Amino acid sequence: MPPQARVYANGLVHVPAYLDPPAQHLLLSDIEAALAAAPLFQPVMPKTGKAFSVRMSNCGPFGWVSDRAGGYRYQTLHPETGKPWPKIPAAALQAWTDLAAYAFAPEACLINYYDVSARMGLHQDRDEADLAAPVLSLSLGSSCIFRVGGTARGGKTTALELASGDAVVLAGASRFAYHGVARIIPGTSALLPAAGRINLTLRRVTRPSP
Ligand code: MD3
Ligand code: FE
Repeated sequence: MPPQARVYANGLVHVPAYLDPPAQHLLLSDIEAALAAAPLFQPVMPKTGKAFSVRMSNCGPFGWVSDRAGGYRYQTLHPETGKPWPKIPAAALQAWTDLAAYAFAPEACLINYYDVSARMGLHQDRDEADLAAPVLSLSLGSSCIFRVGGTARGGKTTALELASGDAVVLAGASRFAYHGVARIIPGTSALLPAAGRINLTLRRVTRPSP
């Protein structure tokens, strides 16, 4: 782990400034190329049909999608273009090697795009067949207030500010913690043209075959 890593009791590790500004620009240009091939789409919640305020796309063999008919799931094709997802950016794969401490490669890199008013409600991530693998998050652009609680709904949550270049590793109990993005903080980064935030989450989806 880099020396600036902050390790929390539940296994969550926050690495402030994991990517320096030049590395953030490089990763951003790879994401822009990926988004040109696999445009952002607006997922819809399965039960209510309500649209997410966060727009999404993916890289890697699998991508996370959600719509009213099919619910939350991973699939190999973009829901609108019908094409395979672009490859995971090199810097994201390098981050998995540096920080995830897991023997198998990531299979999904979800791209979340938050405009200033977007947020993500508290939820658990359990759509992956491999729940032993950690989840790795990389943030670019405006900072956000990230909230993380315990493994039961309705408990108390702790706020963490995630800035451009920060990495978060969710391993151990934190893998099943309720978490969400309370708000974006405008004026905290000049990386993106608008006061937006991009978050990449890298995950193993399938259980590695022995
Ligand atoms: C804690 N994304 O895509 S990343 C998500 O900033 C998601 O866009 C947020 O929650 C974002 O599902 C948070 C950090 C993160 C990712 C996965 C987790 C935190 C997590 C899984 C379990 C616990
Ligand atoms: Fe999540």
